[in-house]
Amino acid sequence: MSLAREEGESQYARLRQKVQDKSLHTRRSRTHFMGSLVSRGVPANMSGPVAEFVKSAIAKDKVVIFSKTYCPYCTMAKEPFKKLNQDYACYELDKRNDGDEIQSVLGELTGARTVPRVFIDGNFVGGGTDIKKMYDDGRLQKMLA
Ligand SMILES: N[C@@H](CCC(=O)N[C@@H](CS)C(=O)NCC(=O)O)C(=O)O
Repeated sequence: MSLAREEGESQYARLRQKVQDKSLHTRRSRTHFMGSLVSRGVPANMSGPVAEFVKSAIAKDKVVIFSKTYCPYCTMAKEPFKKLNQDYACYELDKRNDGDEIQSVLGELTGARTVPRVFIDGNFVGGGTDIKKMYDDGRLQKMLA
């Protein structure tokens, strides 16, 4: 093969890789869902240290809330526990470097990567509106008794 042709082909391969990387990145980080732009985040490594951290956090405390400081649904989820004087462990994902990966791990474990993700006795029990509903109809109090 001539040097010019070889150089041309490797330039083409580099360009093709660049386009693939870019479209992979775009597909991985954002997607349209019901008309709005929803973050998909980084892929979850379910056997890595972040997944281990999440699993041990869920096992360590009776009530565990994965939250973001500015999220109104997270405030909604915390409120009932405060009213019931129930302690909870809270991880504010927007304040952590590994927050996005934690969210992806939670997505794998619970089926959705929105916050809040609330766990009681090691089990996923819901998001903000779920917790409010459970408090309003008394199920939350029974679960904590
Ligand atoms: N129905 C959910 C709504 C939760 C929700 O929309 N949370 C927003 C933050 S306020 C979210 O997680 N957005 C995606 C993100 O932050 O990555 C609930 O009640 O928990």
